[in-house]
Amino acid sequence: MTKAYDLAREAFAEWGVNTEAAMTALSKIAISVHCWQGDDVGGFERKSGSSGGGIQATGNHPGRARNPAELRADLDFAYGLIPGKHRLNLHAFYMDTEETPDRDQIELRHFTPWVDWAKDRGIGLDFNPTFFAHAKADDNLTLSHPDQGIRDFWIEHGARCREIAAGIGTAFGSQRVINHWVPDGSKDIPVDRMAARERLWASLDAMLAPGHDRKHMLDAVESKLFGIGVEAMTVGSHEFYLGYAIRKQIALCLDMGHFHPTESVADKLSAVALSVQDLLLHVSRPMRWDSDHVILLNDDILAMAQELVFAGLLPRTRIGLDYFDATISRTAAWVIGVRNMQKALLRALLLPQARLKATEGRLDYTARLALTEELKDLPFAAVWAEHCARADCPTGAALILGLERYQAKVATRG
Ligand code: RNT
Ligand code: ZN
Repeated sequence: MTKAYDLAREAFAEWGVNTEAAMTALSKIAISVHCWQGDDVGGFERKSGSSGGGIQATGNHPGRARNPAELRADLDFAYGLIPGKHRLNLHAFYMDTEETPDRDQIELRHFTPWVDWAKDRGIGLDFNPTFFAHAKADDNLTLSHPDQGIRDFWIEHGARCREIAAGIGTAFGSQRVINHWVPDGSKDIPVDRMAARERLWASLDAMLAPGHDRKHMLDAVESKLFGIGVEAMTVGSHEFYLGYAIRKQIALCLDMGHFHPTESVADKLSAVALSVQDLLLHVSRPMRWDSDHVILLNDDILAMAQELVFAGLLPRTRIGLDYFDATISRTAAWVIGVRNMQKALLRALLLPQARLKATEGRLDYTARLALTEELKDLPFAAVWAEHCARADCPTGAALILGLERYQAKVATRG
């Protein structure tokens, strides 16, 4: 135990905050690390399609994982620098197989190396169907396509992904989240929004019809405001999926990049949580648009973490990350982003919650303001450093050196 931590523990204790309890609480929060930061959302399908869907990684930094083995090696490295046990969020087009199944033909066996790896490492897996980067998604229409044949293709893809996710859940004896996001929308102003939304609704109903044990799989649906190429309307808007999640009693995914830039996604948590039991977060950083920058320890993330802790939502919220930056080391992007999410959670866990809430309860806004501002001076960093040290994870210069060394190693990849 360092001197700095000892002093920090005392400083927090003066506010009635137990730093040991905060660290224990933090160590129980698993974050679902998104596989797609490692290769710029390219996927490993041998029979591959086109890009699109308003998802675009920009940059050409050396070191992109070119195959599943490289991606797993990069993930192993990244997890080693993140305190705690975490999850992996896998997309369907990251299949690891010599075969060339189309999206409507994939099966659990196409993911065997991922399952084996995750089991070996004790990493929980989450899953996502891939409704983009495919010739049948080139119009930015999948489950809401006017053509029944195309809709059926994507319904089959989604249904198979649910089977795969449930299969993985059974193999692990625990729950996976399967998140459904489709790019469907319209570049220019549509004249029949209702028909598109009715088709999406019906396709989702068909796709979600096969029953799977909730113990092994939890469906989530993810809305979006707009994307590149679908500026005028997104079929699966926030209102659409909020209603859908409530009706089907499934999880609602809130992606921090999928709202108007002035909207606070943290504010939405308590509002939707009153009607939706399970929440999934895609923690991200939009800049002017849904640009998916690496998350910083900024006000948005701090507010999000504080809401999760203060509203008691941690037990029913799955935290996943969703960003991709190809201009920097991809492993550094993972490590820095996940650690920032953890730092934000730790800060929230280190706040004198009852005392803060009491000021608001008696309408003493002066005391509330004085408190929130004074608390910012507490030695959070010393507690984080102690938390990392106990998990054998470096901080500061040692962390940076480790990240640089690994990047230098992978930079030689062609
Ligand atoms: C796209 C959504 C979606 C994807 C991933 C790859 O705007 O945010 O979650 O980023 O599924
Ligand atoms: Zn997302």
